[in-house]
Amino acid sequence: MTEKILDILKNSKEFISGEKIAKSLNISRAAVWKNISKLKNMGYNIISVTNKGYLLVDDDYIFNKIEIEKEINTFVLGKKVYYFDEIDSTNEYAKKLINDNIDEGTLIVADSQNKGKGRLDRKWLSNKGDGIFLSLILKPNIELFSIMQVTLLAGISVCNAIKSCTGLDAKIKWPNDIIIDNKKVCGILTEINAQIDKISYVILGIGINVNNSKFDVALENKATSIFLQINKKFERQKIIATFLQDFESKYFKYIKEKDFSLFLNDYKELCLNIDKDVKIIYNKKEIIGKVIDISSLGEIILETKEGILKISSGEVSLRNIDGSYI
Ligand code: BT5
Repeated sequence: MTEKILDILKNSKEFISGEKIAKSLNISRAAVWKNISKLKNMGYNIISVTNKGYLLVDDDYIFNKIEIEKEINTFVLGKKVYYFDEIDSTNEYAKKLINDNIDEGTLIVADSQNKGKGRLDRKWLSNKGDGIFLSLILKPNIELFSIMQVTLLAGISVCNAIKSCTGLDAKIKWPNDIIIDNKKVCGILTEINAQIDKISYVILGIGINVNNSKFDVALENKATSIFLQINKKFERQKIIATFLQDFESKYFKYIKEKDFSLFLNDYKELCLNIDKDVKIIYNKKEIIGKVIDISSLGEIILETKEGILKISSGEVSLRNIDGSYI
């Protein structure tokens, strides 16, 4: 009912009376009032004037479960949404949700995280109102090694979603940092729950900096946001929905064909590292080389003094030749 009332308010440019809303939905005026209070508590700016009724103003950028679900236009991914104003980490919540009955594509979204995490226990800055913090629960029937390829596909879809919603050219630093203007705009953390030979669940955690107007000193040289790039705020739910739609088609095609090479050209076009000199930290050892290609399995192919090396993402940290991470 709350959603129906919200729809009526969104479609009404003028004040609409409680009586009219009540009649059109066949509910009491008290029920209308109760739901309007609920919407106000959710952050909607609804003006109430005696004898005139209700008017919704400035509902741009409101981010909540209703707004997210309204945008999602997929078949499987994001059909079930858990939303939190604040949570420790959407990936940690996803882990708690996992059981035999969990639907593939279950989506967890938060407006802020107080323990947002990156890889290797690093922290992910997750301020309220600024970013997208989501985890998607997947149940792909693929080998353990291939899980990296699902993450690479997600990177392509994040770039596509950013391009389509904002016009910005986001690129990928192999394997899956999303970069604009030489700074990180998105990070992806994939966690798995696997038995020896079979992946049971994948938690695809994605953080995108959308409306951040600044970063603290520790991050200002390596992080950016969509807002900082074009000085315009965006509705995060639209980016989430565009990502899900793009990723859904890629993911299910991939699961069916089990062949990353179908997406290799897309990935290579977005990848910043090809033809660049890089430093790889591998087993605490530094290897310097030139990236000559990405393999059909998604590995990086390095030309080094010792010869050609193929390296998969699980094994390494990739740096620029000067040691910088981005
Ligand atoms: C990542 O780790 O890039 C993966 C980030 C995944 C975050 C999502 S949010 C939803 C889900 N729930 C979670 O708890 N996590 C996932 P890594 O490559 O380790 O990068 C971490 C490093 O990036 C940090 O050490 C900082 O240097 C930098 N960093 C931290 N917050 C950042 C931000 N908001 N934007 C850009 N860089 C950031």
